[in-house]
Amino acid sequence: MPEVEPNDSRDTAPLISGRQFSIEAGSMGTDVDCFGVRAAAGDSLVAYTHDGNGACPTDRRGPANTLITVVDSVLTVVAQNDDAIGHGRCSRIDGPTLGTGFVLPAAGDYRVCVSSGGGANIERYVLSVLLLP
Ligand SMILES: [Ca+2]
Ligand SMILES: [Ca+2]
Repeated sequence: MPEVEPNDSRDTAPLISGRQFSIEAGSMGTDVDCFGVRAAAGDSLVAYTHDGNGACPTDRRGPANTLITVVDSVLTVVAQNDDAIGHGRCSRIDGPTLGTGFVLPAAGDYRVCVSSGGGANIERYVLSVLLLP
């Protein structure tokens, strides 16, 4: 599904229903894209940026460089990743074992925010989010 602007605010970005989604978005320079998720107690989060085909996006300006920041309902940063190992300059929030997920500290609403690492334009990327029980 495509993103809907404005989605820049860490505390007012709309909640996305469901526990698994992929969003296609474009980030322009200092733009930030935030997507809300509602976690139950004990949930783990997997969130990563990619091009939709298993790679990190490359556009006419070169390789995309994303930064994922996860904040809780009072905007405390609970997780952040710039460059995921083995995934170029794309980002991934996950557990120590790939696919197990980052254990969220409590039940509640979180925002997964994507920004440009370094401020360069990113024409298009896909954010995939998965909540695991
Ligand atoms: Ca935005
Ligand atoms: Ca990055």
